[in-house]
Amino acid sequence: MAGNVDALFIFLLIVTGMVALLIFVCLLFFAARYRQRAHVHAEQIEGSTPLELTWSIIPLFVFLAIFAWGAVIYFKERTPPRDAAEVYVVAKQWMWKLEHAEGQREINELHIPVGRDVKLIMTSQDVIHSFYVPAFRIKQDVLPGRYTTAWFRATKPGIYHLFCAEYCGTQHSGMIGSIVVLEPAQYEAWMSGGSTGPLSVTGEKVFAELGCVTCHRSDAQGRGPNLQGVFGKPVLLQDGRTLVADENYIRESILDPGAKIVNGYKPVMPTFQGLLSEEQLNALVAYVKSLSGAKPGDGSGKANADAAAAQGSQVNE
Ligand code: HEC
Ligand SMILES: [Cu+2]
Repeated sequence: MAGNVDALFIFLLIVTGMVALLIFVCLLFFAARYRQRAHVHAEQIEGSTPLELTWSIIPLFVFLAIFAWGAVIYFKERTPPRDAAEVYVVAKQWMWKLEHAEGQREINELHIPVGRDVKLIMTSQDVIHSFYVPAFRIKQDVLPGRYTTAWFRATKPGIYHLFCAEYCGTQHSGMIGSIVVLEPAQYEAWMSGGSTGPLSVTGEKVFAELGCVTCHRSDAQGRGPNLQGVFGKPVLLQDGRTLVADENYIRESILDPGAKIVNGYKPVMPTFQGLLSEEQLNALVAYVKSLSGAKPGDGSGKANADAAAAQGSQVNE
């Protein structure tokens, strides 16, 4: 995205620079040409319609072009590609906790391969933070109580600064880290290091431990809906509304089940507010997502999940 953002920024700089230059040149020219000594009596001018139309209509099109250009970049930057690798980010005073879909956990460091689309699914454990990587031209507020997302594709290996860009308390300035962009081979090597198993498998365990399975069964016998294939699909609610099940919907369904009742079901699901850490919530969300077909790179999907579960990997926290 950096090239696109820079091109627009440089364009704005040139346009505004040229206007500023024009104003100063005219100012000096008129000040000299129409100085009082040469023109003792001022001549009144009542205005010129063609002139006013010109300086209204030309800037209008220039501004509209800037708007369209900016909007195109904005939508690109706001729309993660469907097959992006997913990383869950939990911000807290004063650090970044990152967890790959494959289960690798990091603090203040994110290792990713060059050339891969990466989607960040972010939330905060306390106050508002902001995930800012200047080199990638991305900055996104990270809020408690909900998910926000951002994405990027690193094009050059290297180490890039990560900052918190929202004042979040006394050690805000120390809430920094780095994005480590590796060649694919190096990344594979890094990835093979210690993992607690895919995030979706951790999620499956939390799902069982908290008794979600008793109501959400894979047959039609449970008191709650079968969660197979729910993610990313439209859900019909009791009040007649339809919405698409995204990360925030799954999150809300767990923390505040009464907020949106699925059509045909009774509001019997208890709230899990205060019973789950942000990491456990992320794992649950990753698990529910994995029930709707695996995505490349997240190592999820039923077969994978079963295999990893059979290895008996540990539940986190
Ligand atoms: C007492 C039974 C019960 C338990 C336990 C339960 N749920 Fe539910 N859940 C329901 C019911 C009933 C609904 C549908 C009504 C509603 O939307 O609240 C539902 C809805 C949902 C939805 C929205 C599903 C959709 O089709 O849109 C999700 C996601 C969900 N539950 C996840 C969980 C998770 C995760 C847990 C464990 C932390 C859990 N539930 C525990 C009964 C339960
Ligand atoms: Cu912060």
